[in-house]
Amino acid sequence: RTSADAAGGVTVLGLGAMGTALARTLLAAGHPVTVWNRTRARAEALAAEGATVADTPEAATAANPLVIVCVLDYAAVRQTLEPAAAALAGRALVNLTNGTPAQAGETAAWANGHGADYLDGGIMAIPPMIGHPGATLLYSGSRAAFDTHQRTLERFGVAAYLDKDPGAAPLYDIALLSAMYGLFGGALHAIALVGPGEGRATEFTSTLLLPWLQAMMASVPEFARQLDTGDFDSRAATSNLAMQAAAYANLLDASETAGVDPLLLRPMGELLRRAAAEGHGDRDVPALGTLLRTERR
Ligand code: FVH
Repeated sequence: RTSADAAGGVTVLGLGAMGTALARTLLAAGHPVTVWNRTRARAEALAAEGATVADTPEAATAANPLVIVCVLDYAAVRQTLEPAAAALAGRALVNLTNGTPAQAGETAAWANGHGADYLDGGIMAIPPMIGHPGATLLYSGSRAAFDTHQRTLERFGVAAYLDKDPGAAPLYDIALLSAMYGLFGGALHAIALVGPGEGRATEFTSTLLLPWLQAMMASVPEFARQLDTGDFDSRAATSNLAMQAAAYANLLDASETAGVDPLLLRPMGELLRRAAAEGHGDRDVPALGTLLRTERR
């Protein structure tokens, strides 16, 4: 790792909630920051905090050796970067836009074709967390770009380099977001069942829901161990899947009766029924994981 970039100049393309948080964090750490945003007013707001506003993505890209892009999606990435392609040669391009591994691979090939070192990234944080404990950003792609700019990237939070395959960071990002949405969906369904209002949701959440989720979370490392080893020992099952499939029907029935749409719950019920039908009824929850992968790596 070099220290050459300790307070080096950085370009930030895209100043939505996240891009603004990234640029502010760099400014606060003393980096010269050049910004560009499709809607210029958002960039002007940062000028008051010391950023230099570029008129075009190309001018912004040409300004610094490290260029960070964080916009809505990869279509917006291309719309932003294509006019700047001529300025990319010799720069490190770090794309923190949410996307798929395939999109990351295509963008890496495109950026490399224009002479840039490409790093893809997944931000495991919301904007107020940037620059504070608890924020982790995943990176994959050019190891050289990561090593050169690691200290700058650490301004945002823990900087974890995963692999030279640019698709690795978006894959892990999407895996973590999948777990988050499962958790959020389950919590929202539970609160809807209790019937929010008059403080019921707040009381239910603090006294019962959070302790329950924390207790159940303790099972997840064992899921991972069994999936890693393939050791689904039925004799060790404490909550067999046939029993769970039978009980799960009550969740759907009671939700409908309570006027709560069970759309978030149905897929797990289908998986439990399938597991029982395919002979996994005497196994425990981790065996469900074997039914999810439609093709092996
Ligand atoms: N905010 C969050 O909680 C999450 C945390 C994890 C990472 N995500 C991803 O970060 C990307 C940016 O998200 P954001 O929160 O900054 O999003 P917005 O505040 O909605 O800002 C969107 C920016 O994208 C620009 N933009 C949209 N379309 C285009 C386009 N065709 N060409 C150029 N720029 C475009 C938009 O510009 P403007 O509307 O101000 O002109 C904003 O700068 C995202 O991938 C998250 O999934 C955030």
